[in-house]
Amino acid sequence: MIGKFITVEGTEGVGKSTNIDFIKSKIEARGIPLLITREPGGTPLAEEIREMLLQKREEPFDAKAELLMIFAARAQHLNTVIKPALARGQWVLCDRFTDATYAYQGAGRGLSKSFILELEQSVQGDLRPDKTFLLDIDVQVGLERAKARAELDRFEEEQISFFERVRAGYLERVNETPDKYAVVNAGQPLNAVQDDIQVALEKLF
Ligand code: Z5A
Repeated sequence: MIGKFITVEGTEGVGKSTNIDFIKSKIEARGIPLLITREPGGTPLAEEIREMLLQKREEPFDAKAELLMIFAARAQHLNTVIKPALARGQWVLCDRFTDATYAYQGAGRGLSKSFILELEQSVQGDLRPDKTFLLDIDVQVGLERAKARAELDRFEEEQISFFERVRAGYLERVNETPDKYAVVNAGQPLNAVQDDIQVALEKLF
């Protein structure tokens, strides 16, 4: 792979979309060709799976079914969009990726890490992000931001304890391989968040 693969992660309302726009402007200012995408989603088929995942429904959603649908979308996205872009030399900036699966389906829903790892290896092979920006925030503050912005989806309707587990799941990933992450305190004013992102980004150029 020639391009760099960068992902942005965090719990609800942490400011991923806001800061992806900022990261985009900094990468493009360097003249680097960039593809911006998201998970679940990023292709027409994977976006259909995303809609199924986010839609509120009466039928209880089985956690393993959720996990397998996320990896089905990921396989489609990786093989038809992400890998070809990296091979062309584009950088890829992705709103969430497999860290979210460890955090939401693993820590949040309680599915085993070894099962997720098996799927990760099978779907991704050796491909892992070059750098992951983890925007970290007090869960309650993030949820308030998310609530003020739009109607809540199926995930956002979870209890606060779920999001506390998700946050802890992300931080556990960082503890395992700290060099892969840039952890940014997303509870700061936006200009301070973006100063911190800029420092980490400079190291990638
Ligand atoms: N999911 C999963 O379970 N497993 C997986 O493997 C994957 C995903 C890949 C959809 O993700 C769901 O998929 C997600 C987990 C699950 N759960 N949910 N929900 P998503 O990324 O599309 O959904 P999201 O987390 O809700 O992201 P979002 O809606 O795009 O929010 P955001 O990008 O983090 O926030 P934002 O829109 O940039 O900012 C929120 C508000 O805060 C907005 O009004 C901003 O102006 C404001 N903001 C931002 N920064 C600041 C600062 N610093 N100060 C004050 N206000 C701020």
